[in-house]
Amino acid sequence: MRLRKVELHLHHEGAAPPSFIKGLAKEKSVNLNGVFKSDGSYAFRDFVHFLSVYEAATSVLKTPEDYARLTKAVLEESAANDVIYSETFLSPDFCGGSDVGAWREYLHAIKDAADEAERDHGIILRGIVTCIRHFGPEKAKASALCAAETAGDWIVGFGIAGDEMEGKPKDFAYSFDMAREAGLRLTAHAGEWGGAQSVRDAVDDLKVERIGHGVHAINDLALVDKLVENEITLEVCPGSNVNLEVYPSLADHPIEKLRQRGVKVTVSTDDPPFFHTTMRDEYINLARTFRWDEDVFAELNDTAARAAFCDEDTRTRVL
Ligand code: ES4
Ligand code: ZN
Repeated sequence: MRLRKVELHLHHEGAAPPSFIKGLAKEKSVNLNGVFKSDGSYAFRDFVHFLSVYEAATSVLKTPEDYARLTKAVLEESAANDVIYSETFLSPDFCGGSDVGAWREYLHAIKDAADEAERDHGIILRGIVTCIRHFGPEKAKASALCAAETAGDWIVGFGIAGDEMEGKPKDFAYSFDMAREAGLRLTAHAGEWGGAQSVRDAVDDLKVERIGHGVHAINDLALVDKLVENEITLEVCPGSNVNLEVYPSLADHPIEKLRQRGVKVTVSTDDPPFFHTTMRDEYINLARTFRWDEDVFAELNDTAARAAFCDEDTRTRVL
């Protein structure tokens, strides 16, 4: 499907093609035993194992220059999938270890590469600074500080990723408050592994306006109504959910039910090469499974553009 697409939920490192990571590992003589299957794709058994393989694979990304090369590769692939605007999750924990000076250098390198991709392919990138739930609330505060220091035209949001079954949203409220006060917009991964209560807690305790995944909200219809009422947008990643066996198949996935009930749903890839997906694949599979036509996809992209954390001038270019 050659429709123009807006993607709101993409992990910057998680979009790295295996060939890119292998190339860097070779250059740096890093041993990545156990990271790849014999067919060359990423190897993981379940979500917690995925997180550890993700960390091992991305440990070869050591310098701002590595992130500049990654950014170029990622945005070329997104543009080839007709993505015109993308928000990616970036974590100080992976980029300089929460040192604000180092973090700024990574961001400069990424921004330069993104500007080049915008000139060459017309794709717009904005960044969401992300803390990692299983690294705990103290590291999250350091990430929020990095986020607050670099909030602006292109660092537009703050979020939380990582293992949803560790800790509670409330533990991270201080960091989210700091980010909000710095003018950043807020999103949180919730309701992917946790149930509806996990989504409720993220909305109530972190006061986010978007939820990453959020699909288990479907198990609590009062919560679904609340999402509709408060116009909270879900960053749904159907291919990721099926690959990680959150649902046995796309036909069992609640995205259509959520949409029918009036929830603002959008579609993203999460960590596309890990989950063997692309934005084009997502659209093709949704069209086949739920008989979605161009009008549904146009509405989906309109929802995504309106929920994007960019400024209004940028939004006008995307709508
Ligand atoms: C994630 Cl920390 C992290 N990285 C990539 N994808 C993720 N999904 C949830 N947490
Ligand atoms: Zn994610």
